[in-house]
Amino acid sequence: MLTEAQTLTDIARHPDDVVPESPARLAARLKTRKRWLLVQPKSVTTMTVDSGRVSMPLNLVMVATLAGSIFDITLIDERIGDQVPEDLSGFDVVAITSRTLNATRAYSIGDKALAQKKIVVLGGVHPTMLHDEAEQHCTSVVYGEVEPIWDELACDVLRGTMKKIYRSKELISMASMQRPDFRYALQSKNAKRYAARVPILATKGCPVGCSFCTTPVIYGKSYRHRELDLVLDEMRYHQERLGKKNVTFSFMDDNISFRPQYFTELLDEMGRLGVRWNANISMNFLHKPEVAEIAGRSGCDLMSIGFESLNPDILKSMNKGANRIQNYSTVVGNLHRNGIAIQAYFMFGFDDDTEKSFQAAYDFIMENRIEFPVFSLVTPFPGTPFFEEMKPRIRHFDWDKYDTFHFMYEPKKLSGEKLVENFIKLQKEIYKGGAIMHRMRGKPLNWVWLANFMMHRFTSKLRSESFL
Ligand code: B12
Ligand code: SF4
Repeated sequence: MLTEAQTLTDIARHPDDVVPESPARLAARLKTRKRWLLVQPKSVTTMTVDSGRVSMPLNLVMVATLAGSIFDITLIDERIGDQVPEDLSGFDVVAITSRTLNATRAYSIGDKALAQKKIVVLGGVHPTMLHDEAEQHCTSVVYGEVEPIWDELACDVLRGTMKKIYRSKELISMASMQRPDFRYALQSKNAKRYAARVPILATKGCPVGCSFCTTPVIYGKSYRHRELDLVLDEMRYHQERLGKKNVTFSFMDDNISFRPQYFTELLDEMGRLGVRWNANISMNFLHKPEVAEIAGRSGCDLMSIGFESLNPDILKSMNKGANRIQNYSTVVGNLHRNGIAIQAYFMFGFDDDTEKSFQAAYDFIMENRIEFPVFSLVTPFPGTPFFEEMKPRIRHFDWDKYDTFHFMYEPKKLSGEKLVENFIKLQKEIYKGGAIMHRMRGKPLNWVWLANFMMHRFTSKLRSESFL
């Protein structure tokens, strides 16, 4: 007797099928509507990014948008308090996204679903980087973006003929990206815990190639963009959906500014739409005052910039020589003159770091009145050149500790204890009431103030011992 899966396989590979059948046609012919549970796992980190108001998981929403046309979808986000049911009998497929920080949790959900004989699909940065490891906890790993392999994956799910890994030979144009349907995320009773800022994507990739970053590994040095009209249509759609003009968008792009012409056109158009926005941006373009001017006019209220270090040797060692320290203050001045706040990323723990690095960062931040400084310890994420280089010195391979607050190796000029002690002390100092007032006095009363109060609460509870 044939199993259901064999029968479906035979039907799907009908000899008359010259071109591969589309998932929609196959689903209609098989008269099947399988049920998917999509899961955004939580991590055990105490960091603010995984608590309080979190951003809607655009990656899973993208998967849901594709899958929703032929499958029934339930999206669960553990970060907002949704719970993965113990009994998964209501689902055929359990699909989980994972970064390194929540990989342990993602794997435990995968194991549970496998034990209940579900098809388990793992995707996201961590399973992509360590697919051999991820394969132990799922039926299939999706390497990189879902869009180029979607038809194959969907048909295999329908037929019950899963492969160990789905990996596209090449990157495809961003035109294949559908408008994300946020209803899948908003149906949760806990959806009020999502930040009000709407996640959006205009470009993908980054040509800089920092050695600690996974983006160059997954996407090479390619830089792709969506047609401007698609991005603007998406913005108009949200204005209509929310019934207001000044919707705030948060770009999930790695680095939004690499095509100057595209970038400035986008800014001009956003200015006309009357939206507000924030994005990750490279500082290279911002030392020219005119870019900051257009950005200010276009509704930008915050730019996230990787300053990383105030030591040029460190910048060079991580391949980020494009950051010119002599431009740092000019960039800050240009943005501030145009009413744009700065989320400034700084990293510590490089071999050349000393206790002086922390004082230098403190002085720079206070002198330049940076609104929203964010600090991390340099973390060799699996799959990056930096991970390979540091492997013999890495102290932990427990993914729960990859929250950029645990020290992963001892730098040459500082003991690990001193590194963490200074790292925590710096954050407490920067987010003391007086320091907040110094940095924020006279600035618009908006969510950046709120972020400072949250950081004050968060940093005052930090204890070095927790991160050793
Ligand atoms: C925007 C962003 C953020 C935002 C929003 C995060 C959020 N809630 O989504 C903010 C600023 C909050 C943030 C914070 C942090 N981030 Co971040 N972030 C990004 C960035 C630039 C884009 C992510 C994104 O949404 N892209 C758009 C979506 C549509 O694309 P995607 O995620 O690649 O998803 C596609 C595929 O991966 C696949 N896919 C993904 N999941 C699944 C699941 C299934 C089942 C399937 C089939 C497919 C699939 O299909 C999707 C559609 O094509 C990435 C870099 C990158 N390019 O990935 C870093 C990145 C994810 N962040 C990173 C880090 C380190 C952090 C922080 C720790 C930084 C810090 N010190 O504060 C925190 C931790 C946050 C957390 N709790 O995880 C690292 C993670 C490294 C790792 N190995 O885990 C990355 C990869 C950057 C890097 N330097 O390497 N981040
Ligand atoms: S500039 Fe940012 S996105 Fe680009 S490679 Fe460096 S860390 Fe990654």
